[in-house]
Amino acid sequence: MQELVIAFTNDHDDAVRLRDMGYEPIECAFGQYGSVLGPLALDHHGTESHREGVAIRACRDHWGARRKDPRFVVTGTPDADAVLAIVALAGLVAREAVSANFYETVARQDVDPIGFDLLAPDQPCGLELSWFNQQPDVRPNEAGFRRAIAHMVHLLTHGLTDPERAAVRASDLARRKKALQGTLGLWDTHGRPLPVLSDPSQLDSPVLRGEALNASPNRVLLVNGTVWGFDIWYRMAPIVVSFASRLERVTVGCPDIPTAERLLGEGGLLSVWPALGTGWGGRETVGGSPRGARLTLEDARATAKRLVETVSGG
Ligand SMILES: [Mn+2]
Repeated sequence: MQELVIAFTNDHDDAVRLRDMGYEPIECAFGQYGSVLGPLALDHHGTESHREGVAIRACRDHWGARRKDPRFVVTGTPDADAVLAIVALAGLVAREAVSANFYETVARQDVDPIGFDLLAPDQPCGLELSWFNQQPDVRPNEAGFRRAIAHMVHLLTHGLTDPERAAVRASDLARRKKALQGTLGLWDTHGRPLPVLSDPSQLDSPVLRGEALNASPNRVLLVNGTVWGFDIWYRMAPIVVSFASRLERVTVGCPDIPTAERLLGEGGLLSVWPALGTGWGGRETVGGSPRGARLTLEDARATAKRLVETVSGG
């Protein structure tokens, strides 16, 4: 087998240079600079968002296409979508090891990580994907990609034991509980405070978008986030202000663009960033405090208050 080559870069021009040398770019989207695409066009961000996820196309349409020349250029976090695409293109496991259920679950979770419960009893391959997502040592660099690829190969080759499945489930349930415990404030459509319920029944309510949003007065939630919990928090409010105490950073998010635009007008959060201060920024649905700035919980409270005023017309 040819040796796998993974080139990690945060630089658009570097990705272009590697692509021109014959590396296949996997999810090489560089924000405003756009996407770097190879012959297989394996990205689905920004201007390429009309395309399906990369793993689903790699597994279904291009299995083993880079077996003889497994050179890849990557950026960002080694998520399941990018990693499974590399495994498929390089043919690192037997083709039968990857079911359509698995790559379809990866694709769906990649595009809509909220409102999609991997632990639901009727969700095929949900625990397997959760296990991959729970691996702690996968950072945005070459070593992280290599570790993530090794985890994926292990998962596809050996599956999970019953104790592993139980541990995956317990770990995610603990994360959800922690996410609930971090909730600090909730305001309604008129800017009035609502009681914050942190009982587990919240976990069963729908994400507040579309029809569910019409039926709920909840608008802004403030949380002290010690874990990633947007899949939980968006069930309590469609605008979430999360203070990450470890990173001293404030993140503001909405579940999707239609919801963000309904609540905040055209461009969603894009119209809010300038009002939050110099250096605040992000996309229509998610962003936050300036890189490098150290914020406090009081700053997060002020941010939540500003958003409450915005949605209540105050
Ligand atoms: Mn993806």
